[in-house]
Amino acid sequence: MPLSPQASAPTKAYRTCSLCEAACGLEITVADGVPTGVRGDADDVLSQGFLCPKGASIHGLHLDPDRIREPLAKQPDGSFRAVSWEEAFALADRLITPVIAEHGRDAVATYVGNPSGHDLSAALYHRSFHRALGSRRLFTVGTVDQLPKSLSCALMFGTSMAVPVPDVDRAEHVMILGANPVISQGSMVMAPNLRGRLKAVLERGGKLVVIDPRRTRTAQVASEHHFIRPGTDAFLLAGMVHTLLEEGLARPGRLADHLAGLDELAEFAARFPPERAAAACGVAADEIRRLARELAQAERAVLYGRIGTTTQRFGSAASWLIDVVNVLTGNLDAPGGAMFTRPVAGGATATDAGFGRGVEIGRWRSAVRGAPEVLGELPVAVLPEEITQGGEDRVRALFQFAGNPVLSNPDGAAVDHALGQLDVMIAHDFYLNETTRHADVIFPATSPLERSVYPIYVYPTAIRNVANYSPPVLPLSPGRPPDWQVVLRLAAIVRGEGPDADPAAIDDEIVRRAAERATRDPDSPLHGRDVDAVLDELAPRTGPERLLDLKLRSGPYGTSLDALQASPHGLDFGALEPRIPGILRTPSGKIELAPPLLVAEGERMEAEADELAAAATVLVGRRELRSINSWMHNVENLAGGKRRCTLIMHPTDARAAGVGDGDLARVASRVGAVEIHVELSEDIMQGVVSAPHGWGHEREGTQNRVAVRAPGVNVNRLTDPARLDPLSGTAVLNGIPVTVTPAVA
Ligand SMILES: Nc1nc2c(c(=O)[nH]1)N[C@H]1C(S)=C(S)[C@@H](COP(=O)(O)OP(=O)(O)OC[C@H]3O[C@@H](n4cnc5c(=O)[nH]c(N)nc54)[C@H](O)[C@@H]3O)O[C@H]1N2
Ligand SMILES: Nc1nc2c(c(=O)[nH]1)N[C@H]1C(S)=C(S)[C@@H](COP(=O)(O)OP(=O)(O)OC[C@H]3O[C@@H](n4cnc5c(=O)[nH]c(N)nc54)[C@H](O)[C@@H]3O)O[C@H]1N2
Ligand code: SF4
Ligand SMILES: [Mo]
Repeated sequence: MPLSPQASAPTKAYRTCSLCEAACGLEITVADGVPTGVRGDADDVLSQGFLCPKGASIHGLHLDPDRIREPLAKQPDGSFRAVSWEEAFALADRLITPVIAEHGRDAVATYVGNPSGHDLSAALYHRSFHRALGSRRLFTVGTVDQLPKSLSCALMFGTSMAVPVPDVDRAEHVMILGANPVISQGSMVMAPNLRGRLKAVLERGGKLVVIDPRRTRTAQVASEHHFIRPGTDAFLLAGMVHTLLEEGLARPGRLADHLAGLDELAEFAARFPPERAAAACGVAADEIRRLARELAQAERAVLYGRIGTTTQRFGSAASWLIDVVNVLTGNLDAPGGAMFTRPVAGGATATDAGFGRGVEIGRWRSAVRGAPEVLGELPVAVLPEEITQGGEDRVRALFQFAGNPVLSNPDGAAVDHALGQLDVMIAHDFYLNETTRHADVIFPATSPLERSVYPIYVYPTAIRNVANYSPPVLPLSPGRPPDWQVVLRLAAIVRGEGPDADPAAIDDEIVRRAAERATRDPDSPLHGRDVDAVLDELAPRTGPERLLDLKLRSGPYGTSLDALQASPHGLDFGALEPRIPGILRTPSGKIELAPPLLVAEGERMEAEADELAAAATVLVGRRELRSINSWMHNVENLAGGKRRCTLIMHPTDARAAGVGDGDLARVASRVGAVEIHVELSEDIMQGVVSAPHGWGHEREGTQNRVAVRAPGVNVNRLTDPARLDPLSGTAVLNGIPVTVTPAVA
């Protein structure tokens, strides 16, 4: 068939996948302005051609007819009407300005969800938005995710950004707690094809140990797997620390001069001999000793923990003890151990200050239960009560950026109800879903192919010092503002400048402030330069590109956006190198091995050990290859197939509960109940059941025609907002006491 005269040859674009933390390089084929296919970019600096089914379907997200492309305004009858951008901003101004005027800035809250962490505009401008809002009510997905780790790192190393990364490519012994990277592709570590990298450890004669209440896909490739009772990792780790100290195996090596708190740590560990730890966690005492000895004896070993160790009862303590074990075994800050990245775009950990101010927590509290602020935010678990029970101090309005708290936060039914009680809700998202249906105005985010990508939040945990910038694959349709302009126009509105303020003027202010900081910083390559001259060099770029260029130029390698644009597969600035003491930001200039707040958790561990052991059945979470949290469920390519939202249960437990494979079971907790299909498996520990979160798309008033067909329930109807890791305010999502009975048909 002859080609039509307009048809042009397909072109290829290279870009970093923004769906998860692996940040793989993609090669996207575009024909006549339409993305037609995705492959792994074989030349990508880190992923070298690897990709997963989600990345391979990223164009399906772009093409999804249900994705919102125009602003939507809620009608009196609850339905939505498409409106112009000008109308949408005018409406947002009309709704929000009186709330601020009458009730003050704290009456307005912000919720920032996970995809913000993968988006350059969000990373660079959300902070400006929240500063402009001037409210103490900031809620982020961190308190259903990594905040315990951020906090333990802040207390030990002085900044929440100093998160040690498993240097898997050089390790010969890797121990993983509460993570399933074969499916999740790794988190708080950017290591595309982590499965391949872990297999390479085994192929070079090394060892992989997995500790998880379920024999996961990662456990299946491991040399060794141990079941653990959910919520008890801190006990296991305390028992390991006890062993290392008691048997004289603690050899911190060159870190010895940089440690504070060894005596206090020893006092803490003395309370948890392996026998005591074993009684709580279910791993035998001899095994605990052996796990500790093997880590100490291996030449290059690393302990890594993720969501199963953070979103649980002792999340902060477990996160702390993981790094304590890495220190004591001589593996922190050593090749093949747990190392620190030196991010190309600078940031809190780029320079070698060697000391700092550390962190302070509890600077303010939530209105209803008095939950303390941690690292600038309040626990998402308190958001519903802050809306419905805060009286005069209640949250009356909410800005929601890229989050789906109805499906992702504890007690989803309460979240759903509370969002319905708000006076005003403004959303920035590209779906009309369980959460955004509550909004008065929805501003559509651009599709992932219509924007540039530089995963600035992910790079600080990359396993090499790499950088890759991708320009938009496709242009925005005429008249559509890019995301950064939407965020800054909302910032202008909350600053009281009205709906028509020029976002470019705010952007100029932001970049000038950033340039002033960079020219004042003695460690910056721009130190001492004239601010106006620096700004001239950044022209004519604006928006995220200009800010990124500034960060690259003032960053530790003094590179530039031009240099990155000339290298579409990315640039590699080398393997991770030892950073201690330079990376430390503690007032003492030492690694704090025994921060008092964390040591005090020992008492709570002792007090709650019996209660932990008493629960007959507890629920844990899991992830699945074709999902990303609550979304990507509306992409046709990824939908269908075997039922995915099931309750995995041990056959012995199922028999006792009177349910069989494929049966519908009723699962109930203190806060709610769901009916879910049972999937029998010998690969789960007895007394534990597992179900994925992010499902249950059947609500009215949404517009996700593919997702609603997928059977599933919102397991967060079972998670309990009263249960937090109290130090970090992070919700306990793993280890929820439940009962399982046959569903009444
Ligand atoms: N029970 C249980 N609950 C959990 C977890 C668990 O393991 N168990 N895991 C928790 C974890 S780790 C996380 S990260 C959270 C996730 O929690 P959230 O971040 O609250 O929710 P997501 O499901 O990621 O929803 C993301 C939303 O952003 C929209 N979106 C996607 N991309 C963009 C974009 O580029 N811009 C904008 N503006 N919007 C976008 C999507 O349409 C969707 O509405 O869930 C948590 N909840
Ligand atoms: N395909 C896919 N990839 C994803 C996501 C997704 O939804 N789908 N989500 C992304 C996000 S936002 C994140 S944060 C990451 C998370 O990445 P991971 O941390 O790797 O997440 P999971 O696969 O949920 O693995 C958590 C494991 O912890 C176990 N576990 C539960 N409770 C405990 C406990 O008390 N102790 C121990 N030791 N283990 C426990 C669970 O059985 C489970 O196997 O994944 C990211 N990648
Ligand atoms: S592993 Fe993550 S970054 Fe890589 S293609 Fe899949 S979703 Fe994208
Ligand atoms: Mo997450």
